[in-house]
Amino acid sequence: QHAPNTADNKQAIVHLFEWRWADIAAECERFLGPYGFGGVQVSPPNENRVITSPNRPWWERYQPISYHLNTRSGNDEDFKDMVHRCNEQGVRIYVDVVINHMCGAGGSGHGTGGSYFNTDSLEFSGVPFGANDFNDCGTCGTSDCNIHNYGDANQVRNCRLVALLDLKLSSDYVRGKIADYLNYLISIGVAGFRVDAAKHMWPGDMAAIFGRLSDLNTAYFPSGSRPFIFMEVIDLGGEAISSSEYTHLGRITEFKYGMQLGYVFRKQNGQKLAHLANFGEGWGMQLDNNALVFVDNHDNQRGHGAGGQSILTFRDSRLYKMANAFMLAFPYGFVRMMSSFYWDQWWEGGKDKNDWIGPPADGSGNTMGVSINNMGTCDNGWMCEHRWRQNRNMVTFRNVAAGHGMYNWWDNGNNQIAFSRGDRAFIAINNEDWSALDATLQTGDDEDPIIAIHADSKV
Ligand code: ARE
Ligand code: CA
Repeated sequence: QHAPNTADNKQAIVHLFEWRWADIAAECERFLGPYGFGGVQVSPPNENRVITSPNRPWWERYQPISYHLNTRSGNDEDFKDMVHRCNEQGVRIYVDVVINHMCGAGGSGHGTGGSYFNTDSLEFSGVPFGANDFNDCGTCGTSDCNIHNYGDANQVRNCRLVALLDLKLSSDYVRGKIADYLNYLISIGVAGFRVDAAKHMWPGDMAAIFGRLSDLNTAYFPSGSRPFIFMEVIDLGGEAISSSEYTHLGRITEFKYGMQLGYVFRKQNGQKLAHLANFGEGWGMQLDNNALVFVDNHDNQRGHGAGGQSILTFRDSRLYKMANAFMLAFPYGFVRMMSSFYWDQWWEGGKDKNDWIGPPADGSGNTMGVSINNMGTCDNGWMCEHRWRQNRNMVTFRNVAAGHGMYNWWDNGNNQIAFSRGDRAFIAINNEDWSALDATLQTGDDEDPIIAIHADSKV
């Protein structure tokens, strides 16, 4: 379904990428609850392949070995404790579920929870899955079983995404195992799911799985509540599969949003802030109620996924704060903020060779805890963009403005804009290089005072 199941109609969630469950529980209590965050997208909680070359990349968590809750973020007990403590603070948990595939082809071993797997015999003993539970090369139709052509919908859905063993979701048994996993998470008290690689699954198979899901746990949600579903479908146009094929099942991740916002704030492609008045549907994006929006995500902040060079991240901190402020102020889509860890880039031939680096870890590969300094920001390599004062305050703005449309749009024809949200909130943004913003503007409805604004320009 499309509604996020937040408490008190809260309007934004944050992706605490690679955080440990114990740290997320503490963050719900000391920060997210008090500052009105609606929920957290957590990294995949199920057992994954241990990758040692390169050494423990972040992306090993996208290679499932079983559905036992045992990863570098914590075990089953830690996960349950987090879900309970966050819900007690009115902060929901949304799980990143990787159900299109298991791990990459090649080799055998044991996962983060100790389960045995063999990618030649296609044995995953912790589920269990075996050879019959995967799409074979015949159904896929390419010589090496991998996806080569995004213009061919059958290939995209039945072949292997970057050599990841592709589950046979048409099978009743496979659907049952996945539904059991999701229902287990629901029984613990999660509010919904970010569905990884949804473009690589047939909408009908996904509908069959979602149809088997239980209602949410009544310890935290009204009876009859259905899980919030948002699906990772990258649709920038020009491919065989469009995001509209999925919107009857829930929201889709609107990748055009962050890409275009990047162009606008960077002033590339002839873009400027004045063009944002009809951002969203007016720019060929999904309907408001079908969209999950974000400035950057864990892929495109490091050159994976889609969006390319225009994507703004914590490295462009000033533009990033402005883009986040616009996203949180503007009434379109359900908002997800990114919260990252730092890594040193190593550019060679236009590519960051360090794009694989995993979360801050000790010498044995254990993920480090998040420590909070006396400025209220994070240490140990955790960026905590959600704690930046401007970002955090704009979450309050969005909550206060909820249900009120955009009014009193003003722009200078270039890179200064302002608008109000009914009589609840007002924002002015100046992204000019040199000129200050000096204007007399309507800040609310007709009875509200008109105020004079002076905002310095960027330089
Ligand atoms: C890793 C290695 C590979 C290796 C594989 C298997 O990097 O070289 O073959 O393991 O051994 C993440 C990483 C991958 C990583 C994978 C598994 O990004 O590098 O592979 O984990 O460890 C497409 C998909 C989209 C996907 C992006 C990344 O459509 O669903 O690629 N995004 C999700 C997650 C990722 C994750 C996976 C899926 C896999 O968010 O974090 O991968 O679970 C165009 C198309 C897009 C396409 C994009 C990039 O824009 O329109 O559809 O996205 O190009 O190819
Ligand atoms: Ca598939």
